[in-house]
Amino acid sequence: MLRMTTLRCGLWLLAVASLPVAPAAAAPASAAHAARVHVIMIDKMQYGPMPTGVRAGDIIEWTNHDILEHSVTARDGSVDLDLKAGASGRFTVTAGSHTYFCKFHPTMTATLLVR
Ligand SMILES: [Cu+2]
Repeated sequence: MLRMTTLRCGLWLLAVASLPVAPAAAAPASAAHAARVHVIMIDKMQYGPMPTGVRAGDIIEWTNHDILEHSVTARDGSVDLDLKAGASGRFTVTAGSHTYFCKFHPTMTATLLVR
């Protein structure tokens, strides 16, 4: 009798051990891409190189290394960031091609591509 009980317990353990492990819940699509911060330097009256691989929801941080005030102003009016000398500012971007210019020095322009 004892032998039969041991055998049953052994079979039960084997059955439990072979149960498939439930897969982890799939992450929601919005969480699949963690927002990244891209830093753009403003120096010598120019916007630094535009970062590549920018995706919607990422953060762009602009740092003004000049001794003059600059702005990062979107042509579509969605952004208008005034940056005094040495100041930094940031905003979150949406998908598309975004063109920025400086209100104080309109020859300063940049186009940022966001996927
Ligand atoms: Cu400027």
